[in-house]
Amino acid sequence: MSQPNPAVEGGSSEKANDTQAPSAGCLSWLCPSFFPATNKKRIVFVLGGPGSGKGTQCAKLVETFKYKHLSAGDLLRAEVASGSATADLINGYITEGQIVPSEITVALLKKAIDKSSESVVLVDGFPRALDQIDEFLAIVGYDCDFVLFFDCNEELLTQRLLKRGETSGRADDNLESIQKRFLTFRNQSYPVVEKYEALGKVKRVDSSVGTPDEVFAKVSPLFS
Ligand code: UP5
Ligand code: MG
Repeated sequence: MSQPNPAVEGGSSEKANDTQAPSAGCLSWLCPSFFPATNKKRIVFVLGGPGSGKGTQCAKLVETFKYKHLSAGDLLRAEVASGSATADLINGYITEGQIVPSEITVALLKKAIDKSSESVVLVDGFPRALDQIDEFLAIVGYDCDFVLFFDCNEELLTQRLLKRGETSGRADDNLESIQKRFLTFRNQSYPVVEKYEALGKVKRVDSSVGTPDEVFAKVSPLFS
């Protein structure tokens, strides 16, 4: 991906438009296609099995390219930690390796995307099921630029997650939850990758070989 031109991507020209036609924003709910969403970001969905390196590689992309990183899982865990009205419900889904209802996750993502000043946003660990694509399109209003997919076998993922579980404190880094997460990934999340693959929008990286830096050497060129 080439670096976005701030004059085009949510930069000065869009802002100039906003100020010249304030009524368009007010009426956008009437006719969203005539009054397109303003402040549009370039979205990259970062997908892969549990422990495939999504978070690790996103951190490196942030360091290198100054993108915004939004982990759907982290947003949900923060919601649990906040003790909000949905905390117990969310925690139950996470521990069972199941997918939290889309409207909760998409609302958290939408809020965070709107708040971010960066024009490129890495959405890590979402969408995890086909219906979440529709929910995202309905609420956020536009699709991803492409999907970055990390491919890694379950045996290695299990080793990495159990190792991380020694210190992570995550409710789902135990063997029972890990196996449930794999099942959900195979049955519900992988179809998302297949759907975007059919659209020619998937960039696939083998994350089973090499150190995080060696994997990043394969990831980084996909963004330049
Ligand atoms: N590691 C990474 N790369 C390595 C390498 N090349 N060599 C050796 N070790 C490597 O990495 C995992 C571990 O592997 C780390 O210890 C790392 O150092 C090491 P990490 O980068 O953390 O992998 P990641 O893919 O981010 O793993 P994570 O566990 O976060 O993936 P999940 O997809 O399982 O977790 P997430 O946080 O996205 O979701 C958790 C739960 O939230 C879901 O199961 C679900 O219940 C819920 N959820 C939803 O319901 N909806 C959503 O939209 C999102 C989440
Ligand atoms: Mg993660």
